[in-house]
Amino acid sequence: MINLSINGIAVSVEEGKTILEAAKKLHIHIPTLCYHKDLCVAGNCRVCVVEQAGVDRLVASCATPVNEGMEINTNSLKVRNCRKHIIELLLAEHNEECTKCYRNGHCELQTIAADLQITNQDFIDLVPDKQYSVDSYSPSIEKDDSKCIRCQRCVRTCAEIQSVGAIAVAHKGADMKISTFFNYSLNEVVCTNCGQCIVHCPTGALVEKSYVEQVWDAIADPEKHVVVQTAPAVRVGLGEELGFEPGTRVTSRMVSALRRLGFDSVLDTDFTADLTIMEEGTELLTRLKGALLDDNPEVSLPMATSCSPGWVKYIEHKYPQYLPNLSTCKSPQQMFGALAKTYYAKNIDVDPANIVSVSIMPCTAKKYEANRPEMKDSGYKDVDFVLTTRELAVMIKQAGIEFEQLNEENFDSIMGIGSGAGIIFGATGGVMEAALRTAYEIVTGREVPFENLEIKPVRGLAGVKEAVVPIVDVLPEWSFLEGVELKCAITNGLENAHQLMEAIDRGDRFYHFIEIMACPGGCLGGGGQPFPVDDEIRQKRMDAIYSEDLSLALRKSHENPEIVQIYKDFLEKPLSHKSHKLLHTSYVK
Ligand code: HC1
Repeated sequence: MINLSINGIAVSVEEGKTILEAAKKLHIHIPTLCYHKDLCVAGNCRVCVVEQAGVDRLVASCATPVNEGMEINTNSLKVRNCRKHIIELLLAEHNEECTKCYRNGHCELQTIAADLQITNQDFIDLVPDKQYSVDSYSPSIEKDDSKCIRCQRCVRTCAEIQSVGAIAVAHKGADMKISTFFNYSLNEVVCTNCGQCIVHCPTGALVEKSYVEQVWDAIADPEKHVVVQTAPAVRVGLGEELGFEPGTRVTSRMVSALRRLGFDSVLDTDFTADLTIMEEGTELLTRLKGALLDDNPEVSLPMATSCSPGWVKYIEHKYPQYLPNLSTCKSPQQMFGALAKTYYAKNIDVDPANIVSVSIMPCTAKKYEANRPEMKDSGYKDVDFVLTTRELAVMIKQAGIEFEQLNEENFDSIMGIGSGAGIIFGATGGVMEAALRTAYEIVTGREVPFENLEIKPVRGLAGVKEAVVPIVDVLPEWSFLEGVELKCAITNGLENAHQLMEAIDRGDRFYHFIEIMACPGGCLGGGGQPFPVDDEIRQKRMDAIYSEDLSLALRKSHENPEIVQIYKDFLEKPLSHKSHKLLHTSYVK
């Protein structure tokens, strides 16, 4: 352990820790901007400077490791003045129209300026003409350079966490800016729309493209029947935007709020998550049969999940040779959209032309996915508008709904029942676990051999997880699977996906089934979830998802009565002609 003192208080921390981390242990807050727990240290904003005894210049606490006997002052006049000047300089070139900014009240620069009581401006305003240009061509993300403080958190996120590199530093000195290849729109470069840059940006320089006004207009239109679906991870994130602790489950209050907002049908993406398991599980078994029994060289293994649109865009850009490995299943969001304007419209006797299909997602890439040209199998645009968890919170606040006072209500039927297997889709490993709960039972007639249906090897925040499930004592029709050890891998975050794909490509690893989610922690850590985020918060959301699963009597997709009913009344069977038309797709480079 290393012993030092901060503001005269003795503290011991492990070797290798920084001054910032040591101060945190003493509950001393040091402001930061370029620092983020998820990212490598940059030390470029200098807001976290502190005084170190015996050292002339101020040091960046985020980038300075502790030393034995160090004496640190985090609150001297010199430190306070320096921080103040740094913030004043940033504000001098910053778009200060805070009340018009989406991040108003959630902006780290604004918070530090308020904490430091920066009430006058000593530096000249460097952007007097207020002519700001915003890149708003992407269906998911808007980039506004006038709000950028060049901390490069987005650049590090895109490179380190996502291995994408769609945004980078351009030019030098005063001209330095965060840009794209040839300054093209985010819509035209390799951006996967994941929105991790948004949740790591300290200001409003990167935000989601908002469709809140369009949704209000649809709700106000008496001709329209507005159907809303809510993704599994929204219910464990929304509370954070509305004053609850991370990890609070707000499912039934959320349903109640959606009704009060005026949605005509309040339904659940978990229903189509269950449907995905039926379709994708059957597809996996069909592929295994082709490979193991028929020895068909055309069968592509491992089969990869396709419900994360950021991952789909990544594989399209970076590993197009593996596109045949993607499951042909659409994501639950898109399956829902296709069914909302066919099966559901018929059931409630509404002209599908008058249905407006809205989805609430923890994900910004879902906005992109809904706008993909092929997503029109219902004969209409399957999903009209996608809002993030944050945008739903905006609507709840705009409507003056006191969320904590709401009654707890249930989703409407039909397409409103989801099993615990559907809910766990929101956590990394959840799709795999849900698929195994069903596929194992179909093949053996028995439940998966894991206590309480909890397949622990696929759970948790680790970047790459592996599981081997031995299949024994199978039912006669599945005899080709007898004794097979089903090899599975799960990754979250695209850098981890990159590592996995490279290992597969080199032939170092073989799997039958892989689950890849674009965002750290899976959808619960999506680019549309509340700020701030780090692994501690992701873990709390994850715990909430698994506790919701445990709280339900219905925990397997194939036992969902509404799933049984839709196959009986409409789809006939998994991979039927109708399923293929509405629920499956293909992707191209
Ligand atoms: Fe997800 Fe999915 S789990 S992709 O993470 O398969 O966004 O929550 O809705 O579609 O169900 C996201 C979450 C979500 C889909 C489902």
